[in-house]
Amino acid sequence: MKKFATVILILLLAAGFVYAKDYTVMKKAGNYMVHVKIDKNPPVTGLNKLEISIQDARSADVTDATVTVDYGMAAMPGMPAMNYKAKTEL
Ligand SMILES: [Cu+2]
Repeated sequence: MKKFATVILILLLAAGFVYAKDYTVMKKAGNYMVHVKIDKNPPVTGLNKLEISIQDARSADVTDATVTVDYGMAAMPGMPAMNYKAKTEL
């Protein structure tokens, strides 16, 4: 019975990873609030789809912003710093 319970627990944990929530980040930028949602958690090498929404100080959606995604990695042993930019589409 204990073994059965262990198997169930492992299945629940595995299911938890399969159905893990999207990776989300919320950050204030001046008077704006920026929400970023990545479809993979954790993000993967390759394609990751980002959904970005911006609200103004009155919590109204900003619909005419030009958004650029600026991402990178600090230098680490054996790898130089890397910086990239990606355009977005509405
Ligand atoms: Cu690295």
